Amino acid sequence: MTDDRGAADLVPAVEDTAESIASMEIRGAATIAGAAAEALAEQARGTDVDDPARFRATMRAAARRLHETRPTAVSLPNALRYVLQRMEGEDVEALRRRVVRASARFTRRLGEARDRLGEVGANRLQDGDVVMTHCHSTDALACIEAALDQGKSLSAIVKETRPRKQGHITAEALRELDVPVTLIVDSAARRYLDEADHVLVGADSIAADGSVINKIGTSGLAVNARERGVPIMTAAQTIKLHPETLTGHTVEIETRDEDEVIDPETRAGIGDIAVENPAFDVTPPRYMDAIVTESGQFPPESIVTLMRELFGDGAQTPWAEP
Ligand code: RUB
Repeated sequence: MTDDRGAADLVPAVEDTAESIASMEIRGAATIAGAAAEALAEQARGTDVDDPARFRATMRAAARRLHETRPTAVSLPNALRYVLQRMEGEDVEALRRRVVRASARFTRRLGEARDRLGEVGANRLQDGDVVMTHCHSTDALACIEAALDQGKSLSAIVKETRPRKQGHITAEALRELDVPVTLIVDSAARRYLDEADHVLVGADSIAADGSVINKIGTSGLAVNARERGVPIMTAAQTIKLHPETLTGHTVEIETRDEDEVIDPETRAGIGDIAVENPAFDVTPPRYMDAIVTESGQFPPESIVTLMRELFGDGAQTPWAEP
């Protein structure tokens, strides 16, 4: 059985999800992971192949298609791993059942982890705090939501987050929670850190040395927060821990279209310039006060102990060709 045949058996839902992730209609590390797990379940439910080996090949092909969409959020391969490692059985019906069940369990655990880490992160926030945010992170928002549930009153300074302006999504979500919001451009962050009590960000990946890989601009914000004496935490459930960094691999930083930075017409008017658009950056562990997970909070340098517990010494790639 070749992988080409596996690819030919893909159901439309897998292609739709892959395209939505690549175009960022589905975005944010946790949301991408949930969508990928659900797409695998759709593949299992929708395929009409009747041979177990061929079923396994189509599942691997689906995982590969989803995997190639965006490279930085490790929650995506972690979701694919979670589901495919549980694909066991002698016949197609058994394999299908296991995939659908694993996908549902993964999605349920995403929600539970988010709620649990929210409570941990909320304990770091005080009544009356002004929280500065960057990008849009569901894990970071869970901390604010839990603090509000604890009866604390918070307000927020929300960084716009060029070039895709995910700060607008955060601002809207915070207003739905009745949190007063001040929106600022990214360049104003250092000025407004004087008015912030806490900086709260999410993560796409966390490396074994405690480095936090998150939306471009996070590292500069963290350095400025340290200089200003404002504590900064990363809210990241454990699917954001990057198993391959345990064996020395680095995290690939996605580079996106230059048109996200400047429209072609304006660019042509300026003249011959280079434009670069890295989507993420790496914050060294010394600039981050805490990583908050559903298993508790960690100083970044000690996250490796949790990673060893969860992954052993590395990662498998069950979507690879046998
Ligand atoms: C999103 C981003 C978020 C993390 C965490 O980048 O950097 O901070 O993904 O999000 P993009 P969550 O918009 O390019 O996907 O906490 O929701 O997983």
